[in-house]
Amino acid sequence: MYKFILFAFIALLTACNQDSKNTFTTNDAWVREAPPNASMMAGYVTLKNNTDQDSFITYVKSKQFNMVEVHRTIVVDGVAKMRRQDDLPIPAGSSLKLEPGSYHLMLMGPKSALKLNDEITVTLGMKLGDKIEDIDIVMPIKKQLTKN
Ligand SMILES: [Cu+2]
Repeated sequence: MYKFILFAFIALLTACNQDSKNTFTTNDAWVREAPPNASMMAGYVTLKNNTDQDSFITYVKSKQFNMVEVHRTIVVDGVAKMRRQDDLPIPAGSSLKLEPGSYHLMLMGPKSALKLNDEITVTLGMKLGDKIEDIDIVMPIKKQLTKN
């Protein structure tokens, strides 16, 4: 009996993992190292929407920062500016790359000093139809993106 319960529990865990894997996949998550007193940091990640529905990033939050927004860097008359992106879409079956010079997570107001190799956990609220699914992403602080 005990063995059966254990087996059922493992099967359930496996089913849960597969479910979240089927909805969104995240890759290459990192936060760019900033000076110790920096009031803002930029985070990058590649998000894949594995569903057949369009998805939208409705909110971003992190317990380690006062506020997080999705931004896009654009160049206007030769000057780089940042614009907040509300409900940024990730179309069905598509990937969205947040990377330097383009889309990024703007992490504002760190609640404690953060340094190289620290990990930041960010929660993305992904809208799918009339539901919102929270995706947690662990983002290490690095000097640059390094592939393992
Ligand atoms: Cu920004």
